[in-house]
Amino acid sequence: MEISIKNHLTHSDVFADSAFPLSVLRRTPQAPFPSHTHDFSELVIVYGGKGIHFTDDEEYSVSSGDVFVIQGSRAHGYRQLEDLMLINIIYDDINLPFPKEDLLDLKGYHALFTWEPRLRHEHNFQSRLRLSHRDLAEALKQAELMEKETELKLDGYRFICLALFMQLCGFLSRHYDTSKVPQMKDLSRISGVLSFLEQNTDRFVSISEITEFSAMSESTVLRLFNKTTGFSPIEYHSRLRIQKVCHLLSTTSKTITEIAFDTGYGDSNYLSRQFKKIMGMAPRDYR
Ligand code: RM4
Ligand code: NI
Repeated sequence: MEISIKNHLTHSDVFADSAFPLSVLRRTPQAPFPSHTHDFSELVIVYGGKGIHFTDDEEYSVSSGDVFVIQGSRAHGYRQLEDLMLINIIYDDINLPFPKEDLLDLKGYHALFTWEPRLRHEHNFQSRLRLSHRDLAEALKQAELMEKETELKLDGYRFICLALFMQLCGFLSRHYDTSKVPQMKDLSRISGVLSFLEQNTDRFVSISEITEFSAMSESTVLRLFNKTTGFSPIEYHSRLRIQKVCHLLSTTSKTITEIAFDTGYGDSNYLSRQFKKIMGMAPRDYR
């Protein structure tokens, strides 16, 4: 399918089947593509050539064996390409009927799909997934089955495609988790904790709860967490909660007191003090 070049791609620009938010786009080669955002996410599997993948504030060279996720709202593009070959699996995580609960204990999943993209800048792309020849061939085989299903559209193809995508996500997540690359190993070990903190932005979480959740010793969690994010778990959690406050301030008309309740700060004065510390301004001014 030919895609017109726009800075924001919506579902109808890319999904051939409007009732199914999962599709496989092969780029042989990927053409230079200006900075753009989308309503959906992309799982990129690079299998040949090289080039520069850039975002608003960084650029990385990518080559065969690199696998990474682009979360839709993040602007990105490609330039200086030399026969960059890739398979782009585009999906809309919100509308995919994916049994997410079953993924929660798959540490590599959190790392690959959520935290590597979000910490990519801090990690300078060093914690991206890199596959060996053999594993790349296996991932491609699975992606190709999906590709064929989406082309042929035989009866039940959505069902089968979804199953294949789940299998591929599981395969890649396991590879992420068992990697020997130190940056990937650390991120994988701590990503479950990161997701736990993000799922609990409506309350305060203590360090002993974090330690218990992680099943590591307190000193290991603290060390790994700091190494991976640059912050202590409590500080990072405050930042996640303040991010949520920002979101509520800009997307709802809730009062500061209500927002303080929703994010575990309890009262508006305490919230305002914490907000000022991180954002450098009062919640009202932010709004
Ligand atoms: C482009 C490139 C982009 C993707 C679009 C759909 O060729 O791969 O990242 O968003 O296709
Ligand atoms: Ni894109």
